[in-house]
Amino acid sequence: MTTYRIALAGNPNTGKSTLFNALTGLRQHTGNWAGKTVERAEGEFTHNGKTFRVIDLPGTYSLYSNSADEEVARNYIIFEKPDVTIVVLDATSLERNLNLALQVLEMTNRVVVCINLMDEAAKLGIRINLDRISERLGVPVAAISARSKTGIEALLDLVEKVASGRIVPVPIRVTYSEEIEQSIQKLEPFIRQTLGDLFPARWVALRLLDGDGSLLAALKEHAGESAPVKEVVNYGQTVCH
Ligand SMILES: Nc1nc2c(ncn2[C@@H]2O[C@H](COP(=O)(O)OP(=O)(O)OP(=O)(O)O)[C@@H](O)[C@H]2O)c(=O)[nH]1
Ligand SMILES: [Mg+2]
Repeated sequence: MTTYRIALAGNPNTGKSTLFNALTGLRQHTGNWAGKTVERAEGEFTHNGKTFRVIDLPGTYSLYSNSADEEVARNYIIFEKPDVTIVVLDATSLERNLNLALQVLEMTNRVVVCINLMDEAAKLGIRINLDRISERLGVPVAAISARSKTGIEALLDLVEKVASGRIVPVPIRVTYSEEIEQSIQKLEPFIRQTLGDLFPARWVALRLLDGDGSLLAALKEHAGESAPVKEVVNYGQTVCH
């Protein structure tokens, strides 16, 4: 029987661990990420007769290389390629939270956006048009209150559909300045030719343009003897300075 792998990503304090606990109950264990002092929580649950293994990623404001937390979250999404990444957002500060959602959407299309703390939003009189957000982002959106375990079933139905390929999200693409878009256009074909669909080419191009040395190091470590990855890393080092 297949076990789907799910990651929970999101800004700090958006209720990821509350959701994680609601999903897994006692079927969880914690430890540290290899080589890091960042806590790693992993657990299991079933839904509609399917088994899901879920990782509670550290809360981060971005997925670049600013901290060990960000590297852990980024590396998991890029290298471990979960079947679905649930991006947990705080309903009371959606605008700020959506920044991370957009970053995840550049890394993978297998995303479900989960708007949590709906109870708090209701108290503040905030109303959220879920259909519109889903339409604009190009991915399914569910609304929950993790603390009171409201909305979890509907969330899991969407997660299962994305995991099984019955829903194939088509995320919006952020368009950058003319100059950046031109540089991406130059880099992307090389990355795609070299890496195939091992990693999202546009995202790798953006990271190279960003001079993200830590990503290059992670790619190198991950690649082992992979010649194509080494080629991109070498190329990247000439672009990044
Ligand atoms: N009112 C309300 N509070 C919630 C809800 N979900 C989580 N919380 C509270 O929000 C706080 C943060 O929740 P956590 O689950 O620790 O958040 P987190 O995203 O894991 O935080 P980090 O691990 O620091 O990134 C806790 O006090 C939770 O009880 C919810 O649906 N409604
Ligand atoms: Mg947490």
